[in-house]
Amino acid sequence: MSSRLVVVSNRVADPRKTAAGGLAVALADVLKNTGGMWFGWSGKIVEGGAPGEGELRTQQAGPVKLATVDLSREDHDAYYLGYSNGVLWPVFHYRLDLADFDTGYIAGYRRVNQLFARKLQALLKPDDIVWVHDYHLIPLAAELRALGCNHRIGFFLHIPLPPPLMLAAIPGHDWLIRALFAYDLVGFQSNADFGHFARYVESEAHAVPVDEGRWRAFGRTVQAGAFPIGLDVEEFTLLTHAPEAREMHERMKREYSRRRLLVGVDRLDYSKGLPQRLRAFRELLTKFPESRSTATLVQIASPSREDVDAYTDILHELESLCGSINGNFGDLDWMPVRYIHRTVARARLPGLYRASRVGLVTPLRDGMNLVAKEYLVAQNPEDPGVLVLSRFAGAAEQLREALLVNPYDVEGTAAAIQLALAMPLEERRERHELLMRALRQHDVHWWCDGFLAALGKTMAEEKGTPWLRL
Ligand code: ADQ
Repeated sequence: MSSRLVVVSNRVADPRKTAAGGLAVALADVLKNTGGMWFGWSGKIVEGGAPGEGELRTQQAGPVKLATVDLSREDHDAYYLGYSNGVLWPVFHYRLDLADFDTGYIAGYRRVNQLFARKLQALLKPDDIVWVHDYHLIPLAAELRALGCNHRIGFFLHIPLPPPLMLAAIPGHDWLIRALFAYDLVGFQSNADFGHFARYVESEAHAVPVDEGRWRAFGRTVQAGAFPIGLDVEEFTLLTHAPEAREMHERMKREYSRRRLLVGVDRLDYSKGLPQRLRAFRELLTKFPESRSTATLVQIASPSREDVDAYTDILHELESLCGSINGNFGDLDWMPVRYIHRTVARARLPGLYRASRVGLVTPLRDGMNLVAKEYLVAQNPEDPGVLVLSRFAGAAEQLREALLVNPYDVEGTAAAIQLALAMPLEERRERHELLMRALRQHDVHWWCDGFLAALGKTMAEEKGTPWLRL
């Protein structure tokens, strides 16, 4: 590709350092190969700073230019805590009950997108291709276009898109979706999300279909599609066989030699279905006495967005559930649940996954869920564990050979866990092989190349439409 790639996301990671998550690793990888620019918030909050203002800093990290902007306290609270994580995150995860529709948030959200657009535009070269990521930045292209920017711009939503009527509960939803028409390509994690978008634009925005996955509305045409994000299978395999993961694997095997391990690894978030998972585990211990004193659940829940109220509630609920399960079922030499409220270093995760007979990935709603994919890649193909996966994770569209469950159905989930624990070796191998085939075929490079190729094919649009009014 001769054009420079410019990636924009809320947070920016230094490609020279070990990144925490799959996505940061993947994006850093693409940028390293193409020598592009990564633009986003610096993570710094300026107390008493002027709203809509923030210092821009650039630095060269190998072939990648990192450009970051600071945010004032007021902007951070409205854009990040308020609109992004208090409105869009809950509603997009089907949790209208947790949304806080404070009218001040949307103005702050827009102000920061305008700030980013101004700072970014000054750095853009004529042939740059811009790839914007996630719900924090939905109106960014519209703000760039309002400044006269005619670049090819793509958007990828990492979280789910809810059905039209749920989306329509957001005051200003029409403004949000209109903003998506400023992009040349809009990508979703799953066919379900893409279907919701298609239904919304036709029923609520009266967009006219012009071609497969292509609609015209608000004087522009947008292309949309499902681009399920994959894992860097090669990188994660290497990580699995590296000393840190091996050491972790051996330690877990030694420590739990008489137990059968179940593992859950999540950010502590209400979308991840953690209380439901613990209730299903409690049900397993109640219904299937053979699991008592053997099945041990290791649940890692890394701290996340602790300044948002709903997160403190879930933290307390989890602590109380773990306490009561351990109190009621535990024994002097057996603690049924090991709950760890901490982040585990990425290098050690594969060792933990590999030592676990069952991987529990049971979100109530999830865009994709990369933990499900990481769990599978880390398994020993000769003696693999079993993935119990929520049908409401985007990953369930691809990983059909996992044991799919409805996480709201505590009894059904417990029965599936029991099935996983008892599954014969041959069936485990067969399922794992088929799942790995899908993961290798649709890895992160396939995702990236597919999205950028589709963006490259979109047709040039009319120039400078002045078209976003809040
Ligand atoms: P997240 O909600 O953050 O991401 P997920 O895909 O599950 O969720 O995890 C991302 C990364 O974080 C994984 O690489 C995982 O290993 C790591 N991680 C999670 N919990 C951890 C823990 N306790 N300790 C250490 N590492 C941990 C959003 C969407 C997802 C989508 C991704 C990528 O919500 O649905 O899959 O973006 O598009």
